[in-house]
Amino acid sequence: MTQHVSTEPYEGPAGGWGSVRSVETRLLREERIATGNAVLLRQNKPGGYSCVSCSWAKPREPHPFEYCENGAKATAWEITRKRLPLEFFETHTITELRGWSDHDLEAAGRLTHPMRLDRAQDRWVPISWEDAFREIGAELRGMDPKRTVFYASGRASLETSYMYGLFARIYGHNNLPDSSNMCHESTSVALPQAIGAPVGTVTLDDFHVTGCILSFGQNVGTNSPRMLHPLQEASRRGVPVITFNPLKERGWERFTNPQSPVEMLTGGETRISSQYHQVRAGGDIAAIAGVCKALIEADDTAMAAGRRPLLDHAFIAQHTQGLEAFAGWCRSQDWAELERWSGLTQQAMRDAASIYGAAPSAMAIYGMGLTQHKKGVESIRMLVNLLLLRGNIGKPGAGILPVRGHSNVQGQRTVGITEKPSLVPLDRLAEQYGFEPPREAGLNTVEACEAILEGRVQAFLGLGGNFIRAVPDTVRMEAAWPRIRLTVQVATKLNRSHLVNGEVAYLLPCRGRIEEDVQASGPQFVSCEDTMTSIHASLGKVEPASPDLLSEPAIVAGLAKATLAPNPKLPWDEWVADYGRIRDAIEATYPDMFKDYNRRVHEPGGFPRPLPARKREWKTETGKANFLVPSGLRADLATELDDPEILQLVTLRSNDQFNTTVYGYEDRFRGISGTREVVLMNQADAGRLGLRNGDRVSLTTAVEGEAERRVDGLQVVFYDIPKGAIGGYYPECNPLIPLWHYAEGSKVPAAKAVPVRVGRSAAAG
Ligand SMILES: Nc1nc2c(c(=O)[nH]1)N[C@H]1C(S)=C(S)[C@@H](COP(=O)(O)OP(=O)(O)OC[C@H]3O[C@@H](n4cnc5c(=O)[nH]c(N)nc54)[C@H](O)[C@@H]3O)O[C@H]1N2
Ligand SMILES: Nc1nc2c(c(=O)[nH]1)N[C@H]1C(S)=C(S)[C@@H](COP(=O)(O)OP(=O)(O)OC[C@H]3O[C@@H](n4cnc5c(=O)[nH]c(N)nc54)[C@H](O)[C@@H]3O)O[C@H]1N2
Ligand SMILES: [Mo]
Repeated sequence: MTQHVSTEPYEGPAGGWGSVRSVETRLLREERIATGNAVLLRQNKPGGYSCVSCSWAKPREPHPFEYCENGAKATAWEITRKRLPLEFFETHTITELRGWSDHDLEAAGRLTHPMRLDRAQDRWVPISWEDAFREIGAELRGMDPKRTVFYASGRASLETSYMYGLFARIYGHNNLPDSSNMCHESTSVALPQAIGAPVGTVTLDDFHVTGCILSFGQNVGTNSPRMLHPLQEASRRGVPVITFNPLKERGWERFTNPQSPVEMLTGGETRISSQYHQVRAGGDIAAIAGVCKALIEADDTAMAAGRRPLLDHAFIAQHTQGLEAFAGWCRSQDWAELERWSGLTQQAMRDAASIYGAAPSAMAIYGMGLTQHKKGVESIRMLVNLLLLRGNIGKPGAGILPVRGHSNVQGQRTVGITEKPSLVPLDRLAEQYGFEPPREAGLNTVEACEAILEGRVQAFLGLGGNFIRAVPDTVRMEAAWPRIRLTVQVATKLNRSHLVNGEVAYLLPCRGRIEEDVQASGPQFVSCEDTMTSIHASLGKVEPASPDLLSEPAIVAGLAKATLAPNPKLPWDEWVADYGRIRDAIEATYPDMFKDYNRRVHEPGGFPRPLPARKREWKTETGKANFLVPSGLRADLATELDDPEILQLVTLRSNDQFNTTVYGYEDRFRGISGTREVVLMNQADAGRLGLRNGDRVSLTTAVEGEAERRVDGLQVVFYDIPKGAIGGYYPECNPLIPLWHYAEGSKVPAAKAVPVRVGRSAAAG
């Protein structure tokens, strides 16, 4: 697609008229202008459906329009009137479609019919559901279950996810990687060690009473825009908001609420952040260390002078372990080193400390800017250290808030989609269903990729997502993929993962969450868990894209029945006939978490999962919340401070995409339009490398002794980004990320700091 390319800085706020225009353009493009607005009124409301975009919480008392620009785009994208009829696949070969962009593939419309790969013709050809299930079941029955992988992207409901995990375990493996392995797995590793909970502790109510908000590496205006409402409200109350982000992300700067007529007409905007610190990419451990050092030393001074202390010593004594070692480590840090690795001045770190130190309560919000680094796990533990110093966990207005990605990614983990058997009540499953569950650890995403590269995987099932495009080292992965015997993808729209196939391949189209789902017992709803651990119902009402689609629970049941030996304890058909029965089964497996599930799921705002850390009960090995000393100040490998030729590539999402789904080429808040083939660069770095704005460059991964990893033809855009870092878009830059470049402890690909060299482009331009 040829587009007008422009890279002028954007002067407006997040939200505002730009956001309204964007929603209407999108509904128009998907030919849904009349019905679209009516559908959107049911988004994130009791009795309505949960947005298919992000996992932000649904308030008990929703706003009249409880949706945002990007949620509306996601809805328009799913309920589009565009279809991929079977004729489409008669006229387009797979080889031809591989030349299409991510945007064009998905924009072509909804998948409408189950298909099987015809290798000789190089096409997808129709197949009946019965035949598809029978053939896939026969293949799987002939394989070693341990050599198969069942991937899940985080959108499928709790009901579907429970069935999928059960299917894998009864078949015989724990190879259940999830998009979470590329996302907040660093959280799931760090938080249990620190506070004995795998998820965040903040609730929406905390926003109303908090005294201070800290934010690290999360792009609210694009990725969780509904969070701007509580942020705006807090900011108006005078709550300080301190942001650490290498990029000046507009959502953290200022916001005009598109749902407020007064603001829209008067051009009123709310300033969100009161301090904005452009930390180095990977500089957070050093930055937080500086803030902690300032706080601890001020506390030392106050205590010595008999003044009011800055640390919450009563909380620390009663609830934590390890302060002495941590405080000693902080005191011993040298300001020059902290400045060097954080990229911030001592004064900036002191400023943050003095505001934080004066606040009666504080919460810390974070996203991929922390999790996707070599030391992502340590970065998160460091943030917990900062909170613990002032007792900021387990009291109103305080807590840790990882902002999860996919709308049910957290819930999938809750009901058993995990490669870690220790997180699943295997004994209870064994009893409930009369089988011997596999006890050894399964493969996570990176390990699944390694196994595929080594030719050890015989089958790959994808429950949603776009695995081959989302993972690191995409060029190497695509080359290895055809060695897999069987690949099965369950999807709503065509993407690259459907064009790089195993020897035998199936593409199974499903209904989306916004669509009506009528089964034998009547219309069904499903449920999801949001980022604040609330579980709520989601009822779809839009007519399904095609009569030949099945629901996700029906597809999982179809695959399971065709693969597993009959077992009267596994009523797959009854489950599909009435999803309430699946919820009963979930409640039987997780009685504490899902008590009275079928009733409570309708509570406005959802029902919360019990979380001991919220009550200051610490399910850690020490029985306390743990201060944990980091191994050093750097979150990453080689940087330009080691070698001036090496820059840190931060892979970013634009405001016009949902992960690998590219809605369009308009990254409005960053002022980049018409192209995604860019590299955002500090002018000083460009000058040093002899580059001008608009020059074409290539990036190569700065790793010696391995085959070259290269992305070519990117346009240099001068940008307000710290020296030493450059920005590029995900997934276009994924060929540059070595598979082994991941966070220690969680194996989340370190996509926010890939060491690269910049060269002149081989492509014309
Ligand atoms: N519209 C839309 N919504 C989405 C998604 C989407 O693609 N589109 N994706 C969903 C998913 S799955 C997820 S996981 C979330 C992702 O949402 P985010 O967690 O916001 O992830 P990213 O967009 O990757 O942006 C990470 C932010 O971290 C900053 N950053 C990079 N490196 C560093 C660093 O070293 N330190 C600090 N402090 N900051 C850094 C970047 O500048 C950027 O602002 O959003 C979800 N919601
Ligand atoms: N370089 C780099 N790489 C990254 C990241 C990064 O920041 N930088 N982020 C990582 C993160 S946080 C994540 S979560 C992963 C995302 O990885 P994935 O979750 O695997 O990818 P998505 O792009 O979200 O998947 C999009 C596809 O999902 C399918 N789909 C949409 N709705 C439905 C549905 O209702 N049911 C089914 N069955 N299918 C549906 C559509 O076919 C669509 O094409 O990528 C990771 N990769
Ligand atoms: Mo994610």
